[in-house]
Amino acid sequence: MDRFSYDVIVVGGGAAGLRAALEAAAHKTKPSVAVVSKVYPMRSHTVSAEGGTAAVLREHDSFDSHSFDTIKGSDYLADQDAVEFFVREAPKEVIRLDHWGCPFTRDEDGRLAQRAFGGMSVKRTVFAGDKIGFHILHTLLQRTMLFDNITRHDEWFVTSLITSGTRVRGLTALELKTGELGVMKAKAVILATGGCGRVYEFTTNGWIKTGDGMALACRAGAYLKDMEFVQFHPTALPGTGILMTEAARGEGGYLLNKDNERFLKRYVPEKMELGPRDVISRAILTEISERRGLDGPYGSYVLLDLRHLGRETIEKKLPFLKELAEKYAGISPLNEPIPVRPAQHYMMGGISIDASGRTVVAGLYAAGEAACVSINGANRLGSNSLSECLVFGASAGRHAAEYAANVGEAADTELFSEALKLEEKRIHDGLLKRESGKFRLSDIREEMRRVNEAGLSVFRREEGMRTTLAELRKLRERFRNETYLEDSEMVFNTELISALELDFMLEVSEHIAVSALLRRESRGAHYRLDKPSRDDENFLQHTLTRRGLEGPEVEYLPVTITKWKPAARVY
Ligand code: FUM
Repeated sequence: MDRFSYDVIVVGGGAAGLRAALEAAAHKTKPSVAVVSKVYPMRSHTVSAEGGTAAVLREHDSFDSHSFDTIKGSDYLADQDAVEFFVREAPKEVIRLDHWGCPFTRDEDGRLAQRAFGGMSVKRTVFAGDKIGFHILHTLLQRTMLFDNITRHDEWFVTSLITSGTRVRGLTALELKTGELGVMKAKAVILATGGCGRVYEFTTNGWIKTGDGMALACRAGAYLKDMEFVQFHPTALPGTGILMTEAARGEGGYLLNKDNERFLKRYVPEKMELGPRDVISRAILTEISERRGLDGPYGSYVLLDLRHLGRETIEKKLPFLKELAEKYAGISPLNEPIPVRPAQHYMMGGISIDASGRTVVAGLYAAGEAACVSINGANRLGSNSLSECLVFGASAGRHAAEYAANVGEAADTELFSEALKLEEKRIHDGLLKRESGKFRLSDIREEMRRVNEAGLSVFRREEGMRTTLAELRKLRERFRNETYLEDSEMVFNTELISALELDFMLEVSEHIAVSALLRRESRGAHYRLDKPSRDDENFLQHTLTRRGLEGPEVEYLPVTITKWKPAARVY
């Protein structure tokens, strides 16, 4: 069955995916473009972005300043040519969204308002209250409806990419409504499936962030880059992991320990609450381990105090945070400080691409959190990620459309029927029929999350990482040989989708573990208690991992330095 054929298929309906689809659809050749997403696009994780999107817009700012802040924030691992491209393109993207109707917050003079964010040296973050993700996503989705050459396949789960030689030819996908598998042919495919936060126990990420695109790319022969760099956001609600936006600190909020002390003066005295996330997350956990945290039903925490900001600022600038704290912690930030602790938030690593979104597989592109250009290096600055989705989503869309305009369609129908047969065998005849076995899916999934949290969290050690890797390998075998599914129906079988996601997550976790083990230094978010210093001589390089027979194989790639020589990272 090959029911569909497109010039460009975008996998993922979040900010990067929709921006890519819009740019591809606007190409002069008017290519046919499909957006294939496992959820309705407004449920993509972009919707939960809160604080804002960074861009140089005014006289008080400059491209060099945004570049330098990003590069220093990255602990000098970002590719500086990519960063320079990014900071120049970001303002164009923000202005474009403004013209498309995105309801950004404005100053009294009518200009786009900008707020402070961690690691940024000036107010640079454009915002829409504290619901930037919802408004950007809504604007982009509405915009796609103007294009009759964009087709959406909502609630289709992509199970594999089809390649011949080193070229992508399309994909197989499962329609949730029917459980049927189908082939979608494509001249170019863009993966914009977001990160993989759900490999961790405690995360701000939605359930859908399971590293699908990263694993798909790997299985098609692409590289992952810098997977050891996992960002932990300093302020999530204990228990749920719900994000308490950094915008709260951007607006002047304080972090306090149990003695009511603004403890960051000991860690980032110049920046205090506007220090970078890697440093602040470590500071919070140090306070907790030195018994200056507080204890609650969901473990230890510190306090985010907004009371001094006053009702007007909180209600105008942080209404969503107020609502979330009230609903999920039973706390009014007007009257009480909010309990917070670090939670996994973002992957700096991802599918290795260049600035045009290209991978090493011809016709295969990636963008957004699923990808690694790299502009974020070892630690991303808050509010750079939505801008990254827009800038590199557009770039991937443009280049994929250009590529598709210059290649022919695959004539080899056997390639597609074989690919479909293989997936039917793996999924319908394999996974769906696994009615006996020792382990339920959730046993493996919860254990995977526990071991990742134990060995690959904010503070790492050789021994812990080794244990995690060994456990992950055991879990992979258990998943393959000893797991059963309870639901063997075809229609809306969410257990089957969870099994496919778990398969992806186990693969991606191994890339994180192997990359982390081999980086024998501390840099940005990769902090090793047994190797606490940065080692530019040996590790000023990107980690590349590729699928091998026994697990990920590792190579290294030099970092591109243009103007900013690596220096000590002091705030
Ligand atoms: O805290 C926040 O609003 C998160 C922003 C980001 O990760 O860019």
